[in-house]
Amino acid sequence: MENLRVALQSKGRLNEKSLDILRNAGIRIEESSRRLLTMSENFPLEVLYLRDDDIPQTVSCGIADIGIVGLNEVEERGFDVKILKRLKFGKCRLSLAVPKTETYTGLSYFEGKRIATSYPNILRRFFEKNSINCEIREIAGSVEIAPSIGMADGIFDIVSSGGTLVSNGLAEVEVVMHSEAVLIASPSLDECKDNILEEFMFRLESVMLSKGKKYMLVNIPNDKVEEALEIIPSMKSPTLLPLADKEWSAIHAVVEDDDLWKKSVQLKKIGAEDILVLSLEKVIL
Ligand code: PRT
Ligand code: ZN
Repeated sequence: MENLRVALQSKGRLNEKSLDILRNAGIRIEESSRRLLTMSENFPLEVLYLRDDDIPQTVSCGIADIGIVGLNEVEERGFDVKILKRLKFGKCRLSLAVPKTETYTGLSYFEGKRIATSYPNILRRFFEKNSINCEIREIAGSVEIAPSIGMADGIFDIVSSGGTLVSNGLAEVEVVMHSEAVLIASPSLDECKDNILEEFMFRLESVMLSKGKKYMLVNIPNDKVEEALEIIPSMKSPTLLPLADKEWSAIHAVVEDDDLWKKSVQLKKIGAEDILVLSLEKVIL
């Protein structure tokens, strides 16, 4: 039987969360003996550890069948891969920044300027679309210091908190793209690998559906059940169970993390008691 080969970043920002995805999908990978290629113990999948820059090409040419990498790398490299899913981690943006002492006047500011970046293709496409001529200086790292050493007038780089820009005296002036980790696949997989991928995606969906959600148990007087159900409608319909005390019922529901406190207060107001909130591991639809 064939294995589905997944390319993951060997070390760096995406490594741990990529492995978490496999782990949460019940796929065990032995990490202590981490080699370039490691086979799962309980699922027909093997992990190929690479630098993130190499993942799009490796997947595109079929050396790996699928991969997890930043959308920024996929867009920059331009290889033919299918984007199967946005994975909601590794979020960042690719932005243009200029020295904070400059007065920014809009995109035309960049006409004739020199911009340092490790993402020349994305930037070139952006400027072409906006009919701006500027000189793109490709550098591999430490892009943020280019203006202060006189190598460029501005930079185009990854930003997340913005701290790096601030500490280098730069101001973010245009967001060109938003990025996050994505699951990519080879353009053509054989039937066997396609079946393994389908099973993997099914597990992945279940894991991702549970993200940002909690399981809530609430005791409520019977005459308030209708009102309570309006506050916590849950996924299809919440579970309603009788309690030993015949005047009371229990509602079990799935709620969004963000709504948890607001809904708890609303429930308390109509007489709910003993609200339990549990973590939700998987949602299998
Ligand atoms: O060794 P390898 O080539 O595999 O790793 P790498 O050094 O190229 O990549 P790595 O691990 O730094 O990042 C991998 C991916 O994480 C990127 O391609 C993005 O998709 C994503 N990501 C998310 C980030 C950031 N957030 C991020 N903040 N990648 C880089 N940064 C850097 C950025 O370059 C800048 O220097 O962090 C700095 C800015 O951070 P703030 O918080 O100060 O704004
Ligand atoms: Zn890299």
